[in-house]
Amino acid sequence: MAKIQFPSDFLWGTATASYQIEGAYQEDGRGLSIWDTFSHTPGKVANNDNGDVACDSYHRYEEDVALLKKLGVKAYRFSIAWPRIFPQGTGEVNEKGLDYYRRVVDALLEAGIQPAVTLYHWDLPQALQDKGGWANRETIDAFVKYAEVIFQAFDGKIKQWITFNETWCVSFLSNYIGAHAPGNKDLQLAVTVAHNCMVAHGEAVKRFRALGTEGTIGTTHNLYWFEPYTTKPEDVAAAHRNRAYNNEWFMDPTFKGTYPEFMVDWFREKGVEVPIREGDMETIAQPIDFIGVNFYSGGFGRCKKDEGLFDCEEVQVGFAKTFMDWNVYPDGLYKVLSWVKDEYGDVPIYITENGACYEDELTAEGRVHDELRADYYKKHFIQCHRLIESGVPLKGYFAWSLLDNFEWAEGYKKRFGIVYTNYETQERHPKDSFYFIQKVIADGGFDA
Ligand code: NCW
Repeated sequence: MAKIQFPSDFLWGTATASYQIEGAYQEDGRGLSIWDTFSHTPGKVANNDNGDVACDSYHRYEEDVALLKKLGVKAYRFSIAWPRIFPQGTGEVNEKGLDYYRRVVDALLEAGIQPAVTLYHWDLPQALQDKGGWANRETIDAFVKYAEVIFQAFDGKIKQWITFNETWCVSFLSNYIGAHAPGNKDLQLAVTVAHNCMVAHGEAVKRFRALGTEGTIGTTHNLYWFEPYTTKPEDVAAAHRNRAYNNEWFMDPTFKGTYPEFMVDWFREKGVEVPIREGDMETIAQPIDFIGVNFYSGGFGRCKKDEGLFDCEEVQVGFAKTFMDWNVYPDGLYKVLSWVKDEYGDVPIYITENGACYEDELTAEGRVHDELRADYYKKHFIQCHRLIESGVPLKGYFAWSLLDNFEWAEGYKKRFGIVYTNYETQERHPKDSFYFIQKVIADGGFDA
C-alpha cells in the first residue's frame, strides 16, 4: 500500500460557473446572455432545459458556502456573470449585480474559504453577441472594462483571478462545432473568436497589473492528452494535430506569443487565417502568475483521410467511459501536465477542473453511492501526487463540480456534482464522493 500525502499548502477546492448554478435569470437587473437565448431556442439543449432556475444558488449561496465548509476546502472557484454587472455588456454598472457577488465573497471569506474568480465562463451578454460577439474586437474593450470594474470592486479579497474558462470551448465548440452558444458552424469564425479571446485575456492582464490589483492572475485552458495509436509518421502527425487543437493552439500563444506553425498551415489550407494585428501576440503572451488546466480525458488516434478537421480518427482501446462518453484516462493527466512543464517551463499549475459525470441515484435515505465518481477522483489524485513528486509545480486542485448543475447542451440529466441537486425541491445531498474528498482533505492524503 502506498501512502499518498499532499503538501500542507496544496490548495484543495471545488468549482462552479454562474450560468450553471445561479438561476434568477431576470432578477436584480440581470441582462440576457447568449446562453439564455440558446437554451430558450427549441432543440439546442437536451430536453429543452435551461438555466432559468438551475440550482438557485443566487438565493441559496449561503447553503452552498456551508457545504464548502463542511467539505473542508480551502478555495472555491466560481464565475461572475457579466450580464449581471453590465446588462447590455457595456454602459452603466448594475450595482445590484455586484452586490450579489459581494455577498458571496464575504460569505466565503467569513467561512475561511479563498475565492477564486473566473471572469468569463461563457455567459456573454446577448447585446454584445448582437454586434458580432467575440468576432467583433469591440467585445475585447468591453471585456477589459468589465474586468476593471470587477478588479476594483474586489481588490484585496481575491487571491486568484482567472480571465477565461476553456477558450477552446468558447471558440471551436461554440462557433465551429456549434454545440454551445451561440451555435455557429464556421471555422474562420471560430479561429477569429479564439484569437480575440486570447487578446482580451492579455489586455485584461495588462489592466490588472496597471491597476496594481492584489493577487495572482492566469487563464484556464482545457487540455487533452491524445496519443498516436501507432508509430507511423502519418499517425503521429494526425494525433499531434488533434491534440494541438486543444493544447498548443492555446498554450503556445499564452506562453510563447506564437501559434504552432504546422497548425497555421493546416488551417490555411482550408482557407482560414488568424486575424493577427500588430502587437496582438505580445499582448496575449503577457506574463501570467499561473496556468489553470481543466483536464477530463484523452485518447488514441490514427490518420484517416477526411476524418474530422484533422484527418484523425479516434481508436477505441478499451478505456472505461463516463456518462459523457469521455474516456477515463488518469495517466493522461500525468502526461499532459508533465508536457506543460517540459514545454512551457516552471509556471505554477492549478487543476481548475477535473471530475466525472455518472448516472446517480438518490436513495430513500438521501444518499448517493457514487463509487465510480469517487474512484475517478482517487485515480486522478494519485496522478496529482505523482506529478508533485516528479517536480511538476502543481499547486492546487479544484473538483468539478460542487453541485450537479445545468450541464450546458446536455441539460440537467448529466450530473458532475459531488453534491446531488434535487431540482424539484432544490435540496442538496452530499454524495459518497463528497465524503471521500472530505477525508482526503482532512487527512492530507490517503492510502492507495
Ligand atoms: S462541457 C465541458 N465542461 C463541463 C462543464 O460543466 C464546465 O463548465 C466546463 O468547464 C465540465 O467541464 C467543462 N467541456 C467541454 C469539453 C469538450 C466537449 C467536447 C464535445 C464535442 C462535441
